[in-house]
Amino acid sequence: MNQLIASLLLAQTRTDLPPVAPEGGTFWLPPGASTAAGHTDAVFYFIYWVSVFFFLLIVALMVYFAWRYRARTPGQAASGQVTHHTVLELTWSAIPLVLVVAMFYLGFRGYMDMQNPPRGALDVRVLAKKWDWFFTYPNGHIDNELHVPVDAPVRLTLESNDVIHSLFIPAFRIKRDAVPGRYNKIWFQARQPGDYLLMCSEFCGTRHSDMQTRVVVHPPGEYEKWLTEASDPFRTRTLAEVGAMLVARRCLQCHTVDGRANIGPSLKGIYEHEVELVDGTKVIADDDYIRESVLYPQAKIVRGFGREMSSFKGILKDKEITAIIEYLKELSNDSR
Ligand code: HEC
Ligand SMILES: [Cu+2]
Repeated sequence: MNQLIASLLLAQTRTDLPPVAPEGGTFWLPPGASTAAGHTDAVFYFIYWVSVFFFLLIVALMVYFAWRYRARTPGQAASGQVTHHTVLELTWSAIPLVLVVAMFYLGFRGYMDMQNPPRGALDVRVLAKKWDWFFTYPNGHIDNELHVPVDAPVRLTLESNDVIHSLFIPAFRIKRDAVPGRYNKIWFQARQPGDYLLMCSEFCGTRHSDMQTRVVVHPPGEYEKWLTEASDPFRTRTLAEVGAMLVARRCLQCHTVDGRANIGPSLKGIYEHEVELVDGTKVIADDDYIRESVLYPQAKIVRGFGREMSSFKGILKDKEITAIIEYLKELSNDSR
């Protein structure tokens, strides 16, 4: 049940995702928004229409022959046996050969383009981790969304922390696995500003289907603005607001802010309140206690809970921990 509440809470933070099938696409494909789309779609439709043509031709001939050469009287013997027809056999080998070589050529040319990013591409590192995406920008900022400028080549270097994931941006027609222990690369150039869906397309466990986020393609000049602002969330927000953001991103897998216990205790109403530990001692959850809980979670274990929390040392900066404390303070004020 707690798991369910946790996944509902997580799902709540994801309501602003762009739709899976945005308007303006075809029955098979969403609108193409990258430079790779024209080419990929051409190969797709070439193979598609060749398949449709031969499917109809073969089924029609099959039905026609079954009718044309049916037995007219019960037990009627076949009129003759054709074993061999050189011209026919050469034709039905040569035409498919030409077609599959064309498919190979078109596909391979596009594949090589996709493999080799142009010089000067913007580098973004991607870490896939159960069940979220972490994008590291050239200035070191880490975000859960992929933000890029329009009309500029972007190179993604993918790695995974746990199992195999796969980064898929349908509107850009790109997909590449994120594999533990190696780096994979893929690049794209977005043609249209807007929001696009990015998802994991390799089944990676219980919450695989939640492993989705947005690609935001910024109009000229806006990407730099976004990066400056996102790199310093404190510039435009109060400490408590930043704290709320951090808790939503890093802590709600295990904690809640509504008073209900999950894998860990609820964070609502703990600030400067008494907490009972496993050994029976009681402590007050003041600033130092919360800081210690975040950096050295094993130091004091709350009664009735396990040791699932791992340290955020090196992940959260001092200022961010202060922001979380401010937010927890606010949560306790609300409950009074
Ligand atoms: C993997 C699950 C998990 C994550 C993620 C996690 N915690 Fe915890 N947390 C726990 C568990 C379990 C406990 C109870 C056992 C203990 O005291 O270590 C706990 C205890 C705490 C306590 C003590 C609570 C009390 O009632 O005294 C605080 C404070 C806390 N966590 C803060 C955080 C913050 C802030 C984050 C995010 C930056 C976070 N935790 C992320 C599992 C987690
Ligand atoms: Cu995944």
